[in-house]
Amino acid sequence: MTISFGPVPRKYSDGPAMIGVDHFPSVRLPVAATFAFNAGKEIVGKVRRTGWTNGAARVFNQPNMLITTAGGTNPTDFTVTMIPQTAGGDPTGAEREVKRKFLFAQTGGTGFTTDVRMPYLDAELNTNTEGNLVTWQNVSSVWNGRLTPVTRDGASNYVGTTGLTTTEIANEWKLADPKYTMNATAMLRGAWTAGPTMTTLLNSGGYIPLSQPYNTAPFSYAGTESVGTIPNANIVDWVLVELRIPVSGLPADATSSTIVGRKAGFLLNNGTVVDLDGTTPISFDINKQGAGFMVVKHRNHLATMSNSLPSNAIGSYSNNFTALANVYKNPSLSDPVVLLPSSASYGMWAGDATKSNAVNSSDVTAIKAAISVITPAGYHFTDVNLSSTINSSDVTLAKQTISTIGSSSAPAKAASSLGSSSTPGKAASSQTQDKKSSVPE
Ligand SMILES: [Ca+2]
Ligand SMILES: [Ca+2]
Repeated sequence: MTISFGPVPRKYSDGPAMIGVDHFPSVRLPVAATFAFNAGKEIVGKVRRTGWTNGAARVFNQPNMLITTAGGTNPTDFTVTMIPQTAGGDPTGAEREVKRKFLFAQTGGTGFTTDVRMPYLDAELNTNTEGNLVTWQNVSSVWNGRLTPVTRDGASNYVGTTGLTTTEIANEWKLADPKYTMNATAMLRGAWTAGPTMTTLLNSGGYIPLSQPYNTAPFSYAGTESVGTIPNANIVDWVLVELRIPVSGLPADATSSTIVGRKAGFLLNNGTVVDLDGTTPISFDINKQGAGFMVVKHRNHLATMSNSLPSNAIGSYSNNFTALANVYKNPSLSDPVVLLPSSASYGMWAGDATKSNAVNSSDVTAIKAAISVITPAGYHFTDVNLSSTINSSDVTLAKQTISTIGSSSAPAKAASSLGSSSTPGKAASSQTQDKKSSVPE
């Protein structure tokens, strides 16, 4: 038997099947039925294949809707529900996605794995870049990207993945581009003197390394970001950008275990964080979709985190960390950023020479120790004002961080001498101690 959908049919006859559209009676085909699809035609809704065995890939709604099972005990039949955009196919939620919905079900079988290839139309891509597409599964209302393994073909319009467990294949599936743009603006107190831009002395001196410097503890980021030459004269230094998506959605739960993607890039002297080309906003793959918290880290400043940033269908998150209101503050810690001198903008606290996520007397000790040995100009963690040399200015800066009240640029002693200040003396003095990052560890 042959069902033909057009004048140039493609045929297969690898087993019995039952086809049908949601809400319409299925069509049962006899064993060894032969289907045929003409180019561009596909079956909307459910296609069920009976007499299922492990082994060869089998076609469902169209030639690139393929399922293969292996291992365990194979199911006795397999059903694919595929709804394209023209039939209202819209994956659950309002995240970035190809507008095509996939559901899978089977009868029987245990412990087998499934390889799947899912087709799409160019008209369903929306803002997704075709060459980046990966498969995603909806787990407890959160979309999880399966960045690997992935196979894709932009000419034949399909994306595939392999080795899905029976639990995974039972989820709702879709296709989406995992590469998100992070529009971030941040300032470093140490690289700021009077503004309006930060110093680029490390860059002009040729001291910025060509490979990202966050590959050691406590950052322990194994990324291979590197450049042949520093691509922009306005680059201040490397920074590390993360996106965190905690299950609870609460900032206090946005610990490092909730990182869904991260990358090292460059900070320009105007505060813009850019990618390795030195000009475009940094972007990287994320493996979960949802409301997120953006984190910017610098190797000798206190890391800073955004407030909750809404999930979106356009594939970008934005945060201006130079505004106090845009930075998450742990209520039990001091302000997360500091007012920059001669400016209304805020910057990341300077002085964490020991990379301890806090600025305290240990940092002052470390900087003084570095001064005491002859150290050539270069790229040093103890150079907290990014001047390339280590001297009393670095000590002063670390001490300022410790002595500053809250986020004010005024030192503690001056503020407490005001007496009638609206800031209670006790609260003020409690903030003149060590500074600690508000970013959950
Ligand atoms: Ca420290
Ligand atoms: Ca210095």
